[in-house]
Amino acid sequence: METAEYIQMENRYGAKNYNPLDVVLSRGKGVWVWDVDGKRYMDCLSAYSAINQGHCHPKIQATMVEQCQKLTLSSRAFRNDQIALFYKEICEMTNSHKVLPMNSGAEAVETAIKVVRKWGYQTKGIPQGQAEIIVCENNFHGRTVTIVGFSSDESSRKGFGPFTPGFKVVPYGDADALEAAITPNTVAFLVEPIQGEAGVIIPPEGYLKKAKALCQKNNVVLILDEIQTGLGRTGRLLAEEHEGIEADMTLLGKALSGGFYPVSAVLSSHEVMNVLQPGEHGSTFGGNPLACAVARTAIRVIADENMIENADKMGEYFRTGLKQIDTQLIKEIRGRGLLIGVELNPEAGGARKYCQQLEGLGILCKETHDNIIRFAPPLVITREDIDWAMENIDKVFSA
Ligand code: IF1
Repeated sequence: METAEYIQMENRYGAKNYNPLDVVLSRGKGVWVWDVDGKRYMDCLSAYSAINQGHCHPKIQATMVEQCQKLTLSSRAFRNDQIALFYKEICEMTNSHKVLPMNSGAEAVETAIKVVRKWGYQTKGIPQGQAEIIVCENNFHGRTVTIVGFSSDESSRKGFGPFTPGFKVVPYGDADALEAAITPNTVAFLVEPIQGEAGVIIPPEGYLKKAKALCQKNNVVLILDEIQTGLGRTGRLLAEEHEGIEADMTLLGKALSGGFYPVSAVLSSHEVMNVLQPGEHGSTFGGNPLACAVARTAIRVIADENMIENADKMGEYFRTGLKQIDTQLIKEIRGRGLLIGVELNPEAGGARKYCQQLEGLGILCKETHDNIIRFAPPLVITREDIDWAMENIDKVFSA
């Protein structure tokens, strides 16, 4: 089939909940993907950071193939021979006590919400039905009704109510606002260490440290959503390391499987996670042997192949390259590791047309919030790859 036919068929039968670039991909390897016409592109989105390890990483692929020939799904009614090893390895790697495996990122967020609410009633002694969770303006935590209910983005929420009560929204990066919002009924503060969807927003230095201290002082669970920032993306295993703190609860997803399979996890201290009893939470696919085997290899290769250090170094190199482009179109370049945002000036007339031009030159990236382009290539990117990308990015912005 031709590109146009694929697009027409997709539009004819599919829900219109996305507005993708008109590129139809059929193959990927490392930082590269190919469309149905055989044209090659550098992937600078990495499936929203799910492909940190690069497309079709050979070791993860081998594990997937091997495991799917043995056992794919056991359900949690029975045990399987991958889950214990996955638990041990992810807990040791992230310095966590306990883990609860789910599938999508949104499910990990929902799981955390349930657990901290129960902890609030059972351990903190909050009156039934009164638990409050504080979240930030411009957050992005997923698409379920509860999660979009505390979003401040109109297009995410509008038309989908009524919503789950019990959430308070405070400005991001403002520790005083957080302090003022905490009450005796506050069970948790849920926050992204860097706001991705909001446009790669890095909070002021010391913010997370202050948030951690406020949570500790007020017996509030600090939940860091590292679904996008985690697993090497920002040049650290977890973005919390940039501020030298440890969350009470950490949410992982996306790259936890290297893009092969939906795998998410809630990592927690004993105290909070231990409130859950059999029958109170679960998932048919969560913790299945295929997911656990894939995740084990996906996290192992991040460490074994120095992807975290590479993200740190190549992120710096990428941003330095961007800063050398001679253009009036760019307002700001920001980021940590390989999570990079390029904010355009209003005169640029929106980011999408530049994404389309970059597509023409063989670079795939995605706008966020009209005027910001996000560059988040796989963590296996090399200097030579970036040199090639920069030549092309330069063509688009200095033209
Ligand atoms: C879409 C952005 C990325 C996330 C954080 C939870 C989830 C996500 C911090 C939910 C998901 C995605 C989903 C995707 C767009 C997207 C995204 F543009 F919105 F910001 F990654 F950059 N927490 N992020 O970023 O995880 O349930 O999707 O597995 O189109 O919704 P999920």
